[in-house]
Amino acid sequence: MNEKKTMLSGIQPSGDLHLGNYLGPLRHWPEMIESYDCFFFMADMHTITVRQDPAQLRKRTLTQIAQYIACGLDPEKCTIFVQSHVPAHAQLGWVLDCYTMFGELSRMTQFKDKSAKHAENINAGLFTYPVLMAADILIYQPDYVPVGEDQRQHVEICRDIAERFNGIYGDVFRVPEPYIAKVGARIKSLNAPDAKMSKSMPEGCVFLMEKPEDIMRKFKRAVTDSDTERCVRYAPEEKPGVSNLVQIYAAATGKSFEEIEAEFDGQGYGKFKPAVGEAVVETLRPIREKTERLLADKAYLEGVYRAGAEKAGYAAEKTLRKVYKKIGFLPR
Ligand code: ATP
Ligand code: LTN
Repeated sequence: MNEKKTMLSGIQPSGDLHLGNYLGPLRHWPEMIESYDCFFFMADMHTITVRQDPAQLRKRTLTQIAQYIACGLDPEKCTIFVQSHVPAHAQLGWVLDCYTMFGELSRMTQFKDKSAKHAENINAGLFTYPVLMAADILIYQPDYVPVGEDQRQHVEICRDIAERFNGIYGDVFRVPEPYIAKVGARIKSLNAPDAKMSKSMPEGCVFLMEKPEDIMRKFKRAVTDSDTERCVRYAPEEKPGVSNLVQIYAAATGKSFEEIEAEFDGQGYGKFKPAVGEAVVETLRPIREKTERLLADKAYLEGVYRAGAEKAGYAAEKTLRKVYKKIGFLPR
C-alpha cells in the first residue's frame, strides 16, 4: 500500500521563470520528491487566460520543463507534465464550475488585479481560473500544495469547493493544505519594493536565465530605503527595500536574518547590494547552465513530458471516474 503523502504544484509558462518563482515555491520542490509522491506541471491552460503568442507559448512550456529538471526535479522520482496533455483537468474543471458560486469568484484578488491590467480582455476563463486550478489540485488528491503567498487565496477557494462537494456526495476529495515557506514566499520587485517581483515588471525582476552581468546591474540599482540609519536590517514595514534584499540573501545563502545583520554591521548598503547580487548569480548559474544543456536534447525532454502525461493521466482519470459516478453521469 502507498503510504506516501502527495504534493502537487504548477506554474504558468506565461513568461520566463524568475527569482520570485524560484525562491518562493520552486526551490522547495526538489526536497519534497524524496518523501512525497509529487506532481509538477506547466499550467499552459491557465496561461491562455491572457493572450499569448503560440510559438512563444510552446517554447516557454518546453523551457520550463527543462528548468524544473535543472532546479533539481528528477523525472525518475516525480511526475512532470503539461496540463493540456491531461484532459481530465478540463473535464473536472467543468464539473466544479457547477459547484462554485459567481459571488465567490468575483472576490478573488487575482481576478480583480488581472481584469484591471487586461481591461480589453476580461474573458470568462480569467474569471473561472480558480475553478480550473481547484480541478488541477483535487484531481490528484494531494495533501499539500506548495505555492507562493499570492496563491494562498486560490488554495483556500479550492478547499471550499472540495468541502462543498464532499458535503453533498461524501468523501470524494482530499482537502489539501497550502504549503508556503516562511522565507521567500513574497519576494518584492527590486525597483518597487511595494509590489511583488513579477515578470510584468521586468526591470525589478531577475530571470533564471539572465546573464550574470545583467543580474548584478539590477541588484546594484535596487531601490533601498531613504531612512537615515542606512544599516542592513530586516524590518519589512520600515525598510521594505532593504528587507527584501535581506530576504533574498537569506533564501539564496541559507543564512538567518540575524547572521546577515551581523555580517554587514556598520557597512551601509554599498557593499550589501553587490553581495546579494553575487549570491543570486551563484545560485542561478548551475540552473541556467543545466537548462541550456537540457534544451539541446529535445528528445529527452519529450520523453519526460510524455511519460509524465501517462502517469498523471492515470491518476487523474481515477478521480474523474469517481466524480462522474457520484454526480450521476451514465457510465460509458
Ligand atoms: P504574474 O506576472 O502573471 O503575476 P508570476 O510571475 O507571479 O505571474 P505565477 O505563474 O503566477 O508567476 O506564479 C508561479 C508561482 O510562483 C506561484 O506559486 C506563485 O505564488 C509564486 N510566485 C510568483 N511571484 C512570486 C514572488 N514575487 N515571490 C514569491 N513567490 C512568487
Ligand atoms: N495559479 C498558479 C498556477 C497554478 C497552480 C495550479 C499552482 C495553476 N494550477 C495548481 C498550484 C496548483 C500560479 O502560480 N499563478
